[in-house]
Amino acid sequence: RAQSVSESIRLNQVGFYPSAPKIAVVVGESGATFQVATPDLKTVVFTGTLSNPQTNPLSGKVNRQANFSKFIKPGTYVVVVPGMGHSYPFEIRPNVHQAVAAGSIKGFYYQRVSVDLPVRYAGKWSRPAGHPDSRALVHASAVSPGRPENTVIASSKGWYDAGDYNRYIVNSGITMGTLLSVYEDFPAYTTSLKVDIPESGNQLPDLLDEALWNLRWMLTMQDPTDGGVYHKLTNAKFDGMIMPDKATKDRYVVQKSTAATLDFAAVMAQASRVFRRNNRAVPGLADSCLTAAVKAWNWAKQNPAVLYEQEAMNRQFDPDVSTGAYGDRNVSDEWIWAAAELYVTTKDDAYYTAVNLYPDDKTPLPSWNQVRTLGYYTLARFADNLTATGKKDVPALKKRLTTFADELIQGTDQNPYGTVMGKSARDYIWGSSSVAANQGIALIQAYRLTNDKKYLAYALANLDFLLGRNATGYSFLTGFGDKPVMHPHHRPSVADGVDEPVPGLLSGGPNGSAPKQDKCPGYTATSPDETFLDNDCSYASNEIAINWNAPFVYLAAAIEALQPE
Ligand code: 9MR
Repeated sequence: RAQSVSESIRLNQVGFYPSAPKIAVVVGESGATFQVATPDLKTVVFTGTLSNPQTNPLSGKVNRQANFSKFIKPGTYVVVVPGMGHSYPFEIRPNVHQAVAAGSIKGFYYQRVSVDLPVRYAGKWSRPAGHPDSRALVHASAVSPGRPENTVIASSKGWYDAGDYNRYIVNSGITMGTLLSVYEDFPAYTTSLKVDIPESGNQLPDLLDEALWNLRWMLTMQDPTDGGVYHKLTNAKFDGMIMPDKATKDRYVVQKSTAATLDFAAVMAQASRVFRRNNRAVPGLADSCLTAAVKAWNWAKQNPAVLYEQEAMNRQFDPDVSTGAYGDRNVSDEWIWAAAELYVTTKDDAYYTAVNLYPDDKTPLPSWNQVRTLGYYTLARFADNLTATGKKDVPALKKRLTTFADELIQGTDQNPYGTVMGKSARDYIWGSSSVAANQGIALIQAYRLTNDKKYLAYALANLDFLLGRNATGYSFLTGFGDKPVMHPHHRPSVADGVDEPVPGLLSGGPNGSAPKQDKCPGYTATSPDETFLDNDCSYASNEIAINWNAPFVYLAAAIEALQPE
């Protein structure tokens, strides 16, 4: 009897590099052997022994690993577990993640605000422009001497944050920092990466063209009166599940915050470096970015801890705003990130010494509310070009980043999936996919500092996690893999009448608290690694967001740039 696809065999559904590690995870009872075979199952090309059974501490399920790293011949194959079935087909070849690297950048193109997406670039996901935002209103919380309440400002372009249609500077900040770092860490590879967007073929790498779409919007979010940056551009309330061009409610820029202003300063300082290297393509932009960064920094110095507290704001000002808050309560890390970026760009010691850059020995994993480590990555990236003031800390900084990576790796062997991601139940938070991707980035940073290939192998394992080697069996990147998520909480994907969701977008991923957060009916999982629902009502496990896509882009691009050959 022909064997069929078994959902219990979990692997990277896109594929593997010929000489890199190749692991599938087999969930449940099985015999001791496995095979790699052609998709028609007629030719067995490799026979191996499954690892000893290991109990998943989160779900209690028994897993075994099928390690076929020794099989290196390019082609399309399946993993067969006799009596159980076979995996989805996958490829073994060089450049096997090229398409996901380009596709996840293209995902940002589909998030573009204020512009038509024509068939030429968007295919069946073509749609008319939404949210021109040429007439956004200054909310009562955001007035300044130059801009009284209801002043009309133009604030077009940018990317929709996520499944909703608002734009938040804090989240744009980490997203841009991550994408610009892809370019700074891998300039040659990034320049070679073709994405097929309207600007393709101009003098800028496609990734920078895409980032520029959002940078232009960010620049409009700075109040020229004082240099402060609005926290977000938003509706008062979330839109329904409608297409962008049908969503025409009033839009507001609301309250300036220190977090938004410092994130903006960091991004503009980094953008200034990046576009200085491309000055001929965008004359003057590097200078404008640096001017904006310094103005923002100076506003923050005058306003060092203005938090965004939505409820308090709503008690004071009308109309009430109930969209995403990104309400960070601690801005010490935003200070560190902005100081590091401004210091590296200007070489002015005053930025380095303005802030206690190393307040403790922690290296927190980056997330929208924790950006300290982005500053460390930047200082390490430019370690050879710092002034003496910064240089004296470089050895300790490098040690810190490699120690961080070592801590991530520690205990991974106890995780039956063999990934850094998920070795702790705490990884399964809202947007856990970005935890996996950001862990991957931390490992890549350690690889760049040490050339030790083990870091690269663990980073690749987290990419495997995101593309199918996980306890849900899904590939979390829409449009890629044999079992990708199909119903993300993403308004265009729900409302466009196209069966497939918009491609190249990273689902948030398993989140132990999702059932009580989004109350979407249908969760059955009892362990956090399985708590995921491919349903558009599951916004706490299956939304998409730019700050999750960006580290995916970094990880996929870095792995492609460094692929083992
Ligand atoms: O990513 C954010 C997550 O860390 C928070 O727990 C969650 C609830 O506040 O909000 C997430 O961000 C959402 C934002 O507020 C609005 N746009 C969609 C974002 C992704 O769900």
